Amino acid sequence: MSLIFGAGRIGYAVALVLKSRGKEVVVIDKNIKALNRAKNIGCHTYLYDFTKSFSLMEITISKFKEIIITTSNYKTNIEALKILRELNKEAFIITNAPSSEHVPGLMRMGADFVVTPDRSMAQIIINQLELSHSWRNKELLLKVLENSKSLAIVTHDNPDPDAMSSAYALKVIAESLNIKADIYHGGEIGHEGNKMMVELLKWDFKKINEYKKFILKEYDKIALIDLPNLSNTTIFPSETNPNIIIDHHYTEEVELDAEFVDIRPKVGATATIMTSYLRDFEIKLNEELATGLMYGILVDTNNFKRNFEKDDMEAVHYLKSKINGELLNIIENPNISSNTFDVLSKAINNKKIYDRHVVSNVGYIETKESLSQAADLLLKLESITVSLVIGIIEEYVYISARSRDKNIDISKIITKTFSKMGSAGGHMNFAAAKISLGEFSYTEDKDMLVKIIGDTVSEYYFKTLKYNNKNLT
Ligand SMILES: [Mn+2]
Repeated sequence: MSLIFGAGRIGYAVALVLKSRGKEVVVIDKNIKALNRAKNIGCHTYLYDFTKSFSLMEITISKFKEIIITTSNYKTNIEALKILRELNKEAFIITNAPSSEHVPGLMRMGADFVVTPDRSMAQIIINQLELSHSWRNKELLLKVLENSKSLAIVTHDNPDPDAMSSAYALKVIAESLNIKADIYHGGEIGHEGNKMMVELLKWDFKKINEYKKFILKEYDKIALIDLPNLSNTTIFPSETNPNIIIDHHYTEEVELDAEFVDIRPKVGATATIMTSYLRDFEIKLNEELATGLMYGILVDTNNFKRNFEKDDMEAVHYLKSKINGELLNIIENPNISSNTFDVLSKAINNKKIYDRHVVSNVGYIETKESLSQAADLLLKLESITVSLVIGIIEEYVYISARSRDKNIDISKIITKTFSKMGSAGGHMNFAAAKISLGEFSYTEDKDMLVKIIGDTVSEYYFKTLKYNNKNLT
């Protein structure tokens, strides 16, 4: 419940807003006409001249949590404030004052906040400036896009959730202006979660190879999104200038001379910047895009544990009611794909244990990543310190190895064994190799091939290991 002193212009305006927000409002004034106006909008009113007789017995001043003194008369306000503070130590008291020089006096008397015309005016101007800054950006972006028919959006080679959702937001903005927009990346969308995100959100990303990057030149405009450094992309042609750059990384490449540059290094995610554009373009967000942007912000700010700004919070607040919570939950906790699941179960079924080593041949598979996940899983077996998983994709044999044995530098063993047959490398604890099957890939008896490959790889591996061990002892 709020108590307002003075039913004049300011008092009435405040009462009107509070009433519209469903609050109970009590208004005191000596002017019956002004008081009736307040009464008509549903306020409780009391006819008192609170400067002369302070017979406020009828009202329990101490029960109010907010008290607002609205007259512009400094003396009146001082008198009211004095008595109010005595009767109510807890309430938040806001008082009006003719100018800033009165502020210290009123604060000393117990006011919590003093409103003055000069300060209010300054605040309105600042607010408006901030608003217009964002509107100005929108207008400038619109100007660049407006007369084009097509837009290519380029992200880094291995786009993360922030880059993906931001690129998609720009695509949606462009499409709202009847511009054909496509998103390109050079590398892979790695990480099970990122892939699932694209799949679940039904987003279309186009992967192009370096030698096909001329495709980009067929577009009227090119935008670089969440791309701090051109070396993060292999597909952006160095001889072209981008038309649009939107990013939150600090960059020294601003001299790239784009028509439109919006780089906000303090902001936690590009998705935050893109959310503000979607808002300013008044685009109705679908669930998928809102969820993607929210995830982008959460990842880049590490769930608001890393650098973030007020803007990031505002974006999240804006997106909150528009997201699909269930979808966000799935993206945040990706399940294992049925493909990977098959490989893992094969790895467990086919495993052969030799002392502290486990070797598993999973045969023909679809993706490389499942191999390393299988190797990780097998390493968890009790008393096992090295795992080796072998699989075939098309005409190549892939080997993924893990070690937690301090005496076995798995990278050395794998490189020594397989580098002459193909490519191999890694670190102390993990390694991988790739060997071409050559003519053998045409073998009709695939089961036989799988068996021979598995046995051979395993044999070679243990040979190197024994040789190494002999040399050690
Ligand atoms: Mn980012």
